[in-house]
Amino acid sequence: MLCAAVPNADELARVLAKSYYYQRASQSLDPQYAGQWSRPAGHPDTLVAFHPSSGRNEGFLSSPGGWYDAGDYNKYVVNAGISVASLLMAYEAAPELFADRSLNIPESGNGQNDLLDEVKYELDWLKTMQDTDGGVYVKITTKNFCGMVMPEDDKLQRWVVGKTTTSALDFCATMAMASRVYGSYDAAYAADCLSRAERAWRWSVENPAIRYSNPPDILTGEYGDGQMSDEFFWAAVELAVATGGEEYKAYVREHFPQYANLREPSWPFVAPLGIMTLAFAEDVCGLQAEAAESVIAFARRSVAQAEQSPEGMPDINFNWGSNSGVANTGALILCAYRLTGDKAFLKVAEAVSNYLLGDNVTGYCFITGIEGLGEKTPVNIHHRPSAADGIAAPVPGFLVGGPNGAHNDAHEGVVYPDPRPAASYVDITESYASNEVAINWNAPAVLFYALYAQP
Ligand SMILES: [Ca+2]
Ligand SMILES: [Ca+2]
Repeated sequence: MLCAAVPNADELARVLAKSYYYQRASQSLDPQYAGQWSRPAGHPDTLVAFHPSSGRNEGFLSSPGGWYDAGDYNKYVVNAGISVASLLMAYEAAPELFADRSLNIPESGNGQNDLLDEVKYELDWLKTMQDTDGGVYVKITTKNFCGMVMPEDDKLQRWVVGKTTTSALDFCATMAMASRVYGSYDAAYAADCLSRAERAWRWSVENPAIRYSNPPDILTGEYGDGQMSDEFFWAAVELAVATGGEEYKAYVREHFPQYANLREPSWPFVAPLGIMTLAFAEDVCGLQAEAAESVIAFARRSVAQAEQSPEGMPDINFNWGSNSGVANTGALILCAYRLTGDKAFLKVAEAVSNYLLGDNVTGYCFITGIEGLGEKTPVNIHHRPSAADGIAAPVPGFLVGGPNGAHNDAHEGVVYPDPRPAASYVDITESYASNEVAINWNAPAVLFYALYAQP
């Protein structure tokens, strides 16, 4: 295999972070930042129609900006939440990696950290999704997915859809976290984030079990989740750290035990994000040692799994987006390394990196645009701009979903030549189940390599 050692983890962290710039809605990508992937602005989103599921029946919402979620052009609050959280953790882990001018984005040269600039592009959009009563809409979406066209060529009507407990709580946690991180960047901005977070919390307490499912005329990503207790926990943690409020601290202390046995975070299960914050942020809840022990115990289990594996890898669930699970696992292992200095953790993290960079059954380096790693590189990712721009090379810096033994797209004609779960990856545009990209898959990879660059 070609990647025995981790090459330039700091560069990988930045390449992965730069992918968010390429996902910007409502803004043209200029050649000086985007190179051959420059393109006109798509989706102004200044006149988004209210769908009845939003609780409103007429009028329009101005909701410009933010990142396209994945290979499609819609914008989903739930998935934005975990993505922003992982990126802000990457910033906190290694801020200097993303210093001003490090990412070559329009805000490079403004004197502020470029990763915080990029994440602010998403936070500014998220703020538009909060209703006047504190509740938060679910998504900005077309009724069905558009064809494989460039952003500026998708002219379908966009809708504000849904208003639920998980969208409010993920928004709440994200805004509370941002209020902590952006205090030195822009104090007034941070204060606004906090006031929005507290309004979303109050709305959620009054509306604790509103679950989202797609109305019959909406066929795009659902991100439905009937278990809201983990979202309450994460939001309470972030509000506790941001405010020191007794209500939040009591909530966190009461519910911590049910999440102490850690597994990796995912969009429907965000409690681990709260545990990670408890382990590293100011210890306002008196749970820092216990949270750290949760992270360390997770890493020890991963080491035990790796010792049983010929590849030296922790267990992988080869489900949809398996590479994000690998990246999240690697990030938690490196968090444990920070807490202990135990070299066994570093060794497993190296195996995780090698796996993502090509030392796996498929031979693919799973990050687009990386030269010289792995035997093969993804070219035909399920990503509308990459499919429609007429440029052979895909937009760089994306972690593809990766091997998926469930073959969720087989019913639409995608063929997996090698059906073993670990080999179930096909580099064709049609394979949304193994070859799509997504903001919540890239984010843990940014965090993993930020931690790896500065363990
Ligand atoms: Ca900057
Ligand atoms: Ca949940």
